[in-house]
Amino acid sequence: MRSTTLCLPVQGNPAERILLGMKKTGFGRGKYNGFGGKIEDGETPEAAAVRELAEECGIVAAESDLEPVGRLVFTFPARPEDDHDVQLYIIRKWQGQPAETSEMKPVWFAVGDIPYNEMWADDSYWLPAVLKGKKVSGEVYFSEDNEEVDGITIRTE
Ligand code: 6U4
Ligand code: NA
Ligand code: NA
Repeated sequence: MRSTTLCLPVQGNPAERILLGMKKTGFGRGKYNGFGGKIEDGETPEAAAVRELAEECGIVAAESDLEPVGRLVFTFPARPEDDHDVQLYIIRKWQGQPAETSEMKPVWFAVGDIPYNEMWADDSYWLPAVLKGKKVSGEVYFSEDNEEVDGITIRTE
């Protein structure tokens, strides 16, 4: 199980717009997603979240501006090496303009216009709650094709 981060840059509180990245390489290629990736050895989750924001879309954020919004565990029965544990964050303040990188093409979406059909299938179960200001925790079990959600439990607070 690898430990990862997923950070959602938003404008407005409550959120009005969200920045998503079209992933160009690796696991999840072709999907819009938040920004994040593996927490490296010796790194805190917050340091990893800030590093991945810079690497994937070129914005510079302070760890103290990350708002922790929950934790999810993804299980992929066909690809156990891709099972992971995700720390979720929202961020509303940063420096720099989002820019396309070799990994991700960033695009702003109105909160009412989020392209759930081009995202991981679990996102529609938890992202609306997070954007309304709730914290979530849960477990997601994917089908053998790594595309459908076979089972999901999401708790909100
Ligand atoms: P590194 O080398 O860490 O940059 P990368 O492929 O960018 O690799 P990875 O695979 O370590 O990232 O982490 C996967 C990223 O995709 C994390 O930000 C979490 C996110 N992610 C994976 N499965 C997801 C899912 N089902 N729903 C979702 N985000 C998911 O919303
Ligand atoms: Na990533
Ligand atoms: Na990455």
